[in-house]
Amino acid sequence: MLETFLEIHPEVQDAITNGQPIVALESTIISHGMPYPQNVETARQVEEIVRANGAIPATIAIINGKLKAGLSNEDIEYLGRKGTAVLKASRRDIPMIVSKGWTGATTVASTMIIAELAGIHVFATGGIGGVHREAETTMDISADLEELAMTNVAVVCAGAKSILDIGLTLEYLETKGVPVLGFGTEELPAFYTRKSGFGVDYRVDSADEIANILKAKWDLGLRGGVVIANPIPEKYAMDFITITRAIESALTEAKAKGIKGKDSTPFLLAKVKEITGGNSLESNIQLVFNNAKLGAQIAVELAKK
Ligand code: PSU
Ligand code: MN
Repeated sequence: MLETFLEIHPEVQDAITNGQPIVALESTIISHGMPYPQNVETARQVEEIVRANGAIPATIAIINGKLKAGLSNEDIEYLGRKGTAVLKASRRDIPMIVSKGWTGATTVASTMIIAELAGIHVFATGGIGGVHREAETTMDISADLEELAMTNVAVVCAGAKSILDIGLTLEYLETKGVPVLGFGTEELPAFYTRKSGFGVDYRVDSADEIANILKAKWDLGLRGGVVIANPIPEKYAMDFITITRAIESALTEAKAKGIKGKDSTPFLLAKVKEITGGNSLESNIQLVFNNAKLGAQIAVELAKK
């Protein structure tokens, strides 16, 4: 039954069968998160980094109605070239895209769903969605948070961007019972910067420690994900004031233009990039590399448990 919907790449299937480490990777970051051709180059390099650290990469998307765990180079090139013309597929979009045979790039939420269906429990990306600023009136809260509440996949990210209300995002995760771990830090990183002013739940210092936490959670039947917040490497971190100003001005423009719903996050990301020139793109790429490496290390440790 599941086979009619899910297509696992042979290399990924082999790794699943043999209990080898696998890292899931999302595709909205390719289509909506970065410009072409850097998006395609980054997606390929991320796969290489996962391999170099001992795991098999499984980039996830919906291609012609099939949920795919593991994409071909052509699939990645297609998603990258099409960019925001590709459907951004979150949980609610999956039934439509699948039944119509359409193609969609998967967000954190839908990548988690497909990863779990395939039997993959570690996922590396850049940033997660969260509670948006002014969510008390817009109710704009990413489906990523609900997914983290119910789907057994650990998500390695660089914390939460300040396009979001970081404090409310942490409150939401607490309510939903999602542990937020800081890798080598007590403070939640804010994507482009290593600091946010908000604490994590627990600091962790090794991939082995993280794998033990994941195993304990899931062996106990405590469903849901774990957020592993990995700070951007110091040398690629952005100046706090520069990035704060860029985000403020992106938020003002989004409000003036009435940008809402699923267009909000891609709009804000693109604006921040436009305002800060190439610097934020380079930071974004480097933090994804950093997360891919940690994701692979965690997958390697988890496979030994
Ligand atoms: N944050 C980023 N880069 C991204 C995204 C978020 O720094 O590319 C993408 C991810 O795919 C995430 C999605 O799951 O945006 C969240 O969108 P929304 O807020 O509409 O749920
Ligand atoms: Mn939203």
